[in-house]
Amino acid sequence: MKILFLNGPNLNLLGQRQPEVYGRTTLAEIETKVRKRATKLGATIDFRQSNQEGELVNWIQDARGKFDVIVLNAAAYTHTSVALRDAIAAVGIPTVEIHLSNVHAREEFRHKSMIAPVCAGQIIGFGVNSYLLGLDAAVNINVA
Ligand code: CA2
Repeated sequence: MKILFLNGPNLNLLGQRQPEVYGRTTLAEIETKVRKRATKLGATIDFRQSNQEGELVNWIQDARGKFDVIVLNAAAYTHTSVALRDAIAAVGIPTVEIHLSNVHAREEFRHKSMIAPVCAGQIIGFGVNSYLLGLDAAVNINVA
């Protein structure tokens, strides 16, 4: 199984800024953890980050025929992006929405996800483990 991990804006700053909110683990360290578990599970992953909405849209479009599942932390674009929502709906690749923080315990504007209705499900609030749980969800997406 091939799984595409996509990370949205500012997640490249993980571990370097606001550790009280997002923890001390860097995105590179998260990638390493995800890769190790993916190998154990027999899955192949691609792990990317972009600060640009259009690049994320392009990656989602290009995933058609190349990846079985997308695991997406769209960061702030979660709450604003009709473009990401339309791209996910258009490609028809099952997508798992993930977040490090519990967005429902934070500001009101983070309670709304534009992408949730077109995603298979959400994993929210488990810190770095949201990525590992997202991987597990992806690997099992077709298991009844
Ligand atoms: O909890 C999450 O994973 C979020 O997707 C993180 C986004 C936020 O806008 C979403 O509401 C929830 C923010 C990512 C920014 O990451 C930073 C990391 C370090 C320092 C500053 C920002």
